[in-house]
Amino acid sequence: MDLKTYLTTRAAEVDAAMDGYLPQAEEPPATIHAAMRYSVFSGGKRLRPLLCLAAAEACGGEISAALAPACAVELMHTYSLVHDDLPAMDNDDLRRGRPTCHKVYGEGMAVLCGDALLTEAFLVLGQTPVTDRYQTRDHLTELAHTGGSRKLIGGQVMDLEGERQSLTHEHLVRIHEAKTAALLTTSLRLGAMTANATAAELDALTAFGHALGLAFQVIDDILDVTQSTEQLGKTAGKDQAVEKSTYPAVLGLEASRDEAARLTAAAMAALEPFGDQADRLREIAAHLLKREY
Ligand code: GRG
Repeated sequence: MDLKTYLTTRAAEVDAAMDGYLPQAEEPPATIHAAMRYSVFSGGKRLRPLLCLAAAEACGGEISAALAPACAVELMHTYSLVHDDLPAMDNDDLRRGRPTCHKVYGEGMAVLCGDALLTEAFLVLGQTPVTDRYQTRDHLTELAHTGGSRKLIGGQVMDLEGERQSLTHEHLVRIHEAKTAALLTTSLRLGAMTANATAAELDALTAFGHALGLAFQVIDDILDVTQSTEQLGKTAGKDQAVEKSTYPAVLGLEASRDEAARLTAAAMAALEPFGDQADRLREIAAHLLKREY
């Protein structure tokens, strides 16, 4: 299967599974369920689920076993976007080319929508098949740790507290390790767990996810400066407008491009122990990181 077919086929499988897990939009109280579905089915790239499924394959597992964690990480991701867009946080009107959840459903409903998606993530994760090495509590602990105050929430706190301050490169790395790299890494690890991965395989995927996540964020920061709102599907130049410390602001544009290339090479090197079994992960990483920047 070529990469394009793989990405669209797998994303459709994830969407079908999420459609089955989520309450129907008409189910009372209908507003919250409509808001959840509006936020989830809005044209995201499904990067985290795709990494989860490809990691399961790289470790010799089945796609079907990895579908529940693939959906769970996308639900957690969507919650973080809904809350991040709120006026009290990043205050964004546009996400994935459409009005943000609070613009359509109101702020109170968007807060509840994020809460419901986060809770749903754990409900869905609980459906993950167990293996010799990994039980339900291992899956839950993995995602809870990443969603908590040491990772996603902690990263968001550092981000909020860092607004209008000039941060160092090291500080920026700490924020994005917690915000972006942590959820990509957990997506890979959960997929690998469904394939009964060894500790060495999990370690290699952790190193891959860390470098991939940071590279992804460097490129995202570069694109915020170099692309239009239409190309991005969200408000371009937003980082500069709110005087946010970003890679281009801290390192400059050229050094940011070099950093993205260095991190991409580190991500690829981390996959070496898998041999050609990780070719799909390599293809996805290359595809993700070759966005025009
Ligand atoms: C807990 C509120 C809260 C936030 C946690 C993850 C996070 C911190 C905030 C989300 C917003 C954000 C800018 C995250 C950085 C990572 C990033 C570039 C997300 C966009 O991910 P894509 O490009 O989005 O995979 P799609 O729309 O394709 O799913």
